[in-house]
Amino acid sequence: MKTLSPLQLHRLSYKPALPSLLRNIKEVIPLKHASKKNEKNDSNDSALAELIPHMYSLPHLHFERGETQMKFPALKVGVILSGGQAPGGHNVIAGLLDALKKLNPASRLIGFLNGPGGLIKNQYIELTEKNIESYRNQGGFDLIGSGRTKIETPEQFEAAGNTLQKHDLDGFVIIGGDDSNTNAVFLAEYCKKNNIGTRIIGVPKTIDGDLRNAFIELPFGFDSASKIYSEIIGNLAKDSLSAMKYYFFVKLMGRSASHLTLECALQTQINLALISEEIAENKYSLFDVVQQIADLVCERAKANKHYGVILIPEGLLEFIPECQAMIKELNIYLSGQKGATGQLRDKNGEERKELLRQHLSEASMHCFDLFPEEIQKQLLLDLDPHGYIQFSKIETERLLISLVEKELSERQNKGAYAGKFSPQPLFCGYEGRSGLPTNFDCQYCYALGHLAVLLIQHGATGYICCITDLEKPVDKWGIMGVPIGSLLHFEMRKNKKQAVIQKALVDLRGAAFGKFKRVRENWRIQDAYISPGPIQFEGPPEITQNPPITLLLLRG
Ligand code: FBP
Repeated sequence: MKTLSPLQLHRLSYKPALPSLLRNIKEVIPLKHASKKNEKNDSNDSALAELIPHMYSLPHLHFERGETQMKFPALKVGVILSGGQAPGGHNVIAGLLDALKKLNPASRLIGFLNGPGGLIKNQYIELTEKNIESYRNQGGFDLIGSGRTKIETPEQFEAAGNTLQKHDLDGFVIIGGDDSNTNAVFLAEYCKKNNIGTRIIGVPKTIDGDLRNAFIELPFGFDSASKIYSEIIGNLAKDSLSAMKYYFFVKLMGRSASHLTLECALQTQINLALISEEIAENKYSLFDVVQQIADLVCERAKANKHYGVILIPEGLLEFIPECQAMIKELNIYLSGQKGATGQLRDKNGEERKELLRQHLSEASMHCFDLFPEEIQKQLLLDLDPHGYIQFSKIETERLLISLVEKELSERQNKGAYAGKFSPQPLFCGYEGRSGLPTNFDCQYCYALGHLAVLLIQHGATGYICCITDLEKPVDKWGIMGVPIGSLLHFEMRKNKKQAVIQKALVDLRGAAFGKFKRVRENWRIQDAYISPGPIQFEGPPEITQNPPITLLLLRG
């Protein structure tokens, strides 16, 4: 057994509850009267039909309780963790193993190491009760590791297919976000096309909260991460109120969507939370954003308040039109020319600008010039394997601080502002991804693991696990399988049109943002801060079983 803290040890004995339908997996059968309606994607039908002919128009799968069956064949299932960590991943694996053993004790679970790369290279360990026992209800992905390799070349598909065949796997589960689940449906298609019998199933994971749609209510990990961040933000707000001298600029993870920022704002009631989607809709410039923050500082200074807390979503820059255009041009240049990022990083500031001037438009160059040199360098880091700028490494919080400082000093010179501005930058990022999962995530993930086995057992492939009614007590959660092909659409990635699962952004017309919009004005000057405190594992349900506020609002 690994060395664990007293709390980690205590959490090992926590028994996640299951939705009533999954409690006896031996009696669950496909719904007899399920509609046979195809759930195919309306747009791009023909393009998708060509790309994934076996996967693009599968029906949704629903289940009901039937007679308990006694005999189930032993299954051999593989699993990977893919992409960024999210609290609860180990419980999906525990759920898989327990469900497999419930169906047939001779069933086996193989864990491939370090994400899709482990499948390609056939690096694996067998997962047994013994080696997963110290990972139950624990954070992190360290049992088998994770990775961001994208299975995309014919050689990679062939290698992945060979591994699946070598192990004679009945099922293979990809625990990941939008890109990993996109990988899942292409792998499912490859298997079908090549007569490989392995059924491929996806599980929705990402702290960013952006893998959701009409069926997937929330990816796992979001609840724990938002609570970990909210504890920190609540503490900072208390500090700010006590010392009355600091402005905390907190950047929050969520590379694209602002779900985490919105959730944390509702949980802590801080003075200002920028929501990227709103900034994009209003076409605010970087100048407008800086003005908004400076206005807040000035208004609060008039009330003799020289402190506060401001939340900044990680992906903000990509939603500010002129920055977006600059990032797009940079992407085209960086991904189009081999070694361009290295070349640029090696140059000094002036030489770098000279080189960029040859590739960027005047407007983008102007935008680039607004950034401090350190942040210019961060913008030039390599793209990740899925073609994203690495926003976690770009210090947007420091960028805003430096621009707001400049703006305030100009206002001071004009006599329009008198006050002290003492900013403190902070990034709430990696610490939220591997913490101990909340009871909600422990149970959600354990149920997802069971559902994945159920889907494999019923022969489904190219499906993502979907647990519904998450705002209700666990007992009443519903289950279904959603064809991943129905979630695909085309978008530009790495300068190519690609079929991917669309990231779900904050819905500005939705109930969660609507609520925030109604109350945020009161939080600007009044100090309405609340401290949610640390994650609670024991105690009354309102503090131990509480799902995210945004989920409750969106589910009415
Ligand atoms: P996933 O989409 O894979 O869940 O990862 C999301 C995330 O946590 C982002 O919020 C963050 O920008 C990114 O991962 C950081 O990636 P890396 O671990 O490669 O630094």
